[in-house]
Amino acid sequence: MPKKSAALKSRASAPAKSAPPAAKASTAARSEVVKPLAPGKTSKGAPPLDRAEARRLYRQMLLIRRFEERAQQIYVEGKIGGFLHLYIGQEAIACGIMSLLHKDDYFIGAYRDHGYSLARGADPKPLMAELMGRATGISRGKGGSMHFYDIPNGNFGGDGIVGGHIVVAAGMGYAIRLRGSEQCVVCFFGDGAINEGAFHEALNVSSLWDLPVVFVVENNMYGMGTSVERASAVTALHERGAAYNMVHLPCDGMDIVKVRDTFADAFARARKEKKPTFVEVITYRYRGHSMSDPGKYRSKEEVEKWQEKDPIARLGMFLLDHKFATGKELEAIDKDVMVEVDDCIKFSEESPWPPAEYMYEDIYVKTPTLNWRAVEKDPAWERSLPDDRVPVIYPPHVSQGVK
Ligand SMILES: Cc1ncc(C[n+]2csc(CCOP(=O)(O)OP(=O)(O)O)c2C)c(N)n1
Ligand SMILES: [Mg+2]
Repeated sequence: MPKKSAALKSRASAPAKSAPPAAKASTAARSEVVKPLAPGKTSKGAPPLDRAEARRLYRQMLLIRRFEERAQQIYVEGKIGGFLHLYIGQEAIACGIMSLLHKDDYFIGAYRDHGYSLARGADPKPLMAELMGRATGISRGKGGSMHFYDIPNGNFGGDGIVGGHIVVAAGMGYAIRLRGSEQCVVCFFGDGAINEGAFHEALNVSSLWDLPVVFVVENNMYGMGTSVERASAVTALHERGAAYNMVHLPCDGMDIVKVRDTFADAFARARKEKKPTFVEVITYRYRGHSMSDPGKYRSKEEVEKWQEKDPIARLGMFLLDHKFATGKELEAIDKDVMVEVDDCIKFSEESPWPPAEYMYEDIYVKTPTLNWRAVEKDPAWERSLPDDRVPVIYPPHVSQGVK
């Protein structure tokens, strides 16, 4: 068949073990297999939320909200430098998705990344310390708001280049394929990213090679101050998945139960069938794009309309309706969270600033190969990088156990 051309030939020349899966018989046959699922029809969804899990998720969503509200306050007081992008309003997405991930799964996101780490169960103290640029921060105070990383817990960080990390997610999925494990990758990005070339490259190769990646576009209606209608010829963003023969569907991002149902199916597809999924989660950010954005491109009424669908209040109603909690208990959870966030700020303020030496670390991967190549070219490298072969020992708080 003429279709089995260059790409296939080059794959055939790769070592058998590391070769991507065999190509599909034909595009037509594949389309039948990957027709979008009608949400709620063919899907099995997530196990129903029991009392303990619903309460845990309620607390976690509140933790993201209160953590960021306090971050906003101390930013204004000048205690946080650089950028600060708040996730407030979008909490159900991170919490719903992370509640379904396995310990060895991976995730990667953009700069609005506090919620992902908190939802993954990271200790909030090193996260606040990172915002405040302290040596005890999760990236040793060198990343700030946009760059929370925790590789041992599958967190491949926040990325400031719009769309840039989507291709990295495809690479992570490819690594899993080569390993043959049942892991999967979640890749979060905003509506502003889907007109970047990287999005298209990543979706194409993920579909073609059956990579276990779940792509999540958090459609919060704006990329900075530009509405989706003004930026995108296709406004039902999930439909972009059709161009790559990928299962694609929308999801209500203000309802954690719906988020869990949608993503349980997507993860099952990634783990068992090794197929990617593209989900458009409809949501809204309550705050401006970043702290410097007063949000004049939208009306107060529009913001209020979305706040009526608040995901935390909605889960609170779920808890009350199911008699999983009383109103008083919900209030107590909130108070407890606020105390925890205050402790984070105290911990950060008492933490040291990163020493000047940190500036020269974490720039190049420290491997003997890299060192010896450099030394071969210029022996002066050996003198200038005497510790190059010594592994960096991170302080114990940097890698936080998933709770
Ligand atoms: C390649 C690139 N282009 C432009 C920018 C500037 N920029 C930063 S955020 C942003 C908007 C992204 O919006 P969206 O993807 O919808 O994410 P959201 O902020 O809504 O979460 C832009 C254009 C950038 N960081 N990288
Ligand atoms: Mg957006």
